[in-house]
Amino acid sequence: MNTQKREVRNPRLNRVFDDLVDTLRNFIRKHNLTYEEYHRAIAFLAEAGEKGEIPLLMDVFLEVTVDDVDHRGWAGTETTVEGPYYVPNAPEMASPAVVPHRANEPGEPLIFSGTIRSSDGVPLAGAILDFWQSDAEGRYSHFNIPEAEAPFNLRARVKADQNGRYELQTWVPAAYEIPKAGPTGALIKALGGHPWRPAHLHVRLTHPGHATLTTQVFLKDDPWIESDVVGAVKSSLIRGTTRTTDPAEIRRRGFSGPFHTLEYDFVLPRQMAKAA
Ligand code: MBD
Ligand code: FE
Repeated sequence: MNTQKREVRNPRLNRVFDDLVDTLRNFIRKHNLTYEEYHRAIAFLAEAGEKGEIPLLMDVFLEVTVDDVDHRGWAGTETTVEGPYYVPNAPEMASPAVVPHRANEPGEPLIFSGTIRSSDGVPLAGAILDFWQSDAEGRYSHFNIPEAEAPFNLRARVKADQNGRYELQTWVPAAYEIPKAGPTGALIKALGGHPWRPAHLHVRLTHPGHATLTTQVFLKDDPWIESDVVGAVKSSLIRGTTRTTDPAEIRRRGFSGPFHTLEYDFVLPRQMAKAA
């Protein structure tokens, strides 16, 4: 037991951290942890730190619960986790936008569109949809694709029009596999689980006077839709795409092959002004 006399500066910190230590000590007793296991845990965390995987590790195993707890009573589109691959300050673009991409961007084009509204039903003109996704080979720019090779690839901050409509052209993402090379992937494998997240689009929506909505849209026919390693899928966030193969339609849109469309409308909770 710690018998120090403390000068408490932040009661919340003391309450939460003391309980964390208590919880972990009880956990050590409950499972009769050995020194070997204790040292192995330290080595694992050190490796996760060295390889930059602490955010990934935390988000894979714990973030869904923070999302749950911190959004109790939420009055907008269902939220889900942000994950470890958000990059701030993506290029700003007006709707309709074509997101930054490579000349030979793999996969089929996807037009993602919808309306952004307030919880009272009013369309939110000028709302910002901060968008990111992995590419058609399951790689995120700045993480799995070197930043210099394709800066902000498939990332953008798209501004909705006067009617709260947004439209962006991107490319259909693939399912995402937690990197096998690192300690997080090794742990998932050791547990006997699979390392896959179903294909998804990430969004973070903002508008003055409204709470920020962080969520994901999941692609319906993905084989991992019911077994996301992160456990972040909610049925209201699943949408199928419509695939168009009609040559006239393809030509009209300026594509060279089949393309997909997907519509999703978002609702941001109006925020009460805080009493002074
Ligand atoms: C991802 O792509 C992701 O979105 C989350 C939440 C965790 C790991 C990888
Ligand atoms: Fe993701």
